[in-house]
Amino acid sequence: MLALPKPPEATAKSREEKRFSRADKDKNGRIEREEILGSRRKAFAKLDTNGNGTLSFEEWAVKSIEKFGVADKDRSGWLTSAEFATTALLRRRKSAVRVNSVFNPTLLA
Ligand SMILES: [Ca+2]
Ligand SMILES: [Ca+2]
Repeated sequence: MLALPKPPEATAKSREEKRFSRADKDKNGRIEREEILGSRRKAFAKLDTNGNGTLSFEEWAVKSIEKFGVADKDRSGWLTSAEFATTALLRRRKSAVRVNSVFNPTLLA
């Protein structure tokens, strides 16, 4: 019988080598703490809009605050049922387009 190579093992190894190489940003052959934390720091810095090194509730919840502000059309500080419905409409519209393009492409023509 032929001694066949074991592609799955080799693939798994080279995949892990690539993963290591990607994480080893300065290519010194070891993964330092900052090489692991770098992407987390970037994500944190993006939220820390005033750059003071801490996240206020407003900085941390910015997406939800923006969503509320957009929905509160009359700037009353609260949402009517009609205003609140607009926060769900976006999602429904997206899935409606997806359903139409999959099941009835003529609707998009
Ligand atoms: Ca390194
Ligand atoms: Ca801050």
